[in-house]
Amino acid sequence: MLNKQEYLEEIEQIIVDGDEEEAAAVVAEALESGISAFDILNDGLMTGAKTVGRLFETGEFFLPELMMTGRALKAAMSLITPVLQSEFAGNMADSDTGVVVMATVQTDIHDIGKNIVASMLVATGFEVVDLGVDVPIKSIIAKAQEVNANIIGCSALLTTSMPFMRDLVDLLKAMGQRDRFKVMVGGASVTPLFAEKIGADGTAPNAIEAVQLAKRLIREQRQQQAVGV
Ligand code: B12
Repeated sequence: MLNKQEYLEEIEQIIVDGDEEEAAAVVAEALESGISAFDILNDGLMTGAKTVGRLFETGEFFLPELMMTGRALKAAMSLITPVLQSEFAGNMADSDTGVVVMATVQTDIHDIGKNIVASMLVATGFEVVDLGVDVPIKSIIAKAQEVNANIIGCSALLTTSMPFMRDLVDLLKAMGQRDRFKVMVGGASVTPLFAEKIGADGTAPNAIEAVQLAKRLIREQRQQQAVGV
């Protein structure tokens, strides 16, 4: 049996190799050996995804490798998501919940990160309406109005898709609806500075912090409603 560091390095390498079957097998073994799903996500899977991203940028990897990595990530996620949910749901389930409309914004089809954020929100008591990928900002806003959402959660991994998050905030303002919804944004290239610059209410680098952020936004919203802001 490997030690924790060896497991995380092995998982990172499997994600780089894009080996779907190995990803499922080794992640299952690592979970059984007691390594937390959170560490596997952050220090194995996401680290591997970043390495693949770098190799793609430097021209060593091409689209087929990205696709294989995507499949390996999905196989791993299907195992770690339920464990992550049970690791955190108990601690984080309280009354600070609400309705979240989630989507990957238009022109972007990356959904692995969004899906895990959505799953963790559900596990901690939120109602999530997941609109999927490549969703026009007008459709996101229309759905948020229809279901009377508390929070709009946007994901984007392509830097060319990130400006649509700004457009969403701007459109909400133009519609006189900015105060009605909290807006959280995320994805590998989204930074706190970017979130602030576009006028979003916050961002988070991973699914656990995304849940903490959503809970904080719900509390803020309640306080603002209580004082009539
Ligand atoms: C797998 C992958 C793919 C798969 C995606 C499969 C899928 N179903 O999602 C496929 C093969 C389809 C793909 C396609 C492309 N990809 Co791609 N892809 C990746 C890769 C390697 C991993 C992404 C991933 O799943 N990471 C793992 C998850 C768990 O992490 P995450 O998404 O960051 O999510 C976490 C946090 O960010 C956060 N989070 C996520 N969303 C949200 C939302 C909210 C509200 C909050 C609070 C938090 C939050 O929590 C999540 C969980 O902890 C990245 C590399 C990278 N650095 O990420 C490139 C990458 C994103 N891809 C890239 C590119 C260029 C492409 C293509 C354009 C390639 C091409 N020539 O066709 C296409 C784009 C297609 C499109 N229109 O969208 C570039 C983008 C570069 C850029 N500057 O924009 C990257 C960065 C690679 C690189 N370095 O060049 N890709």
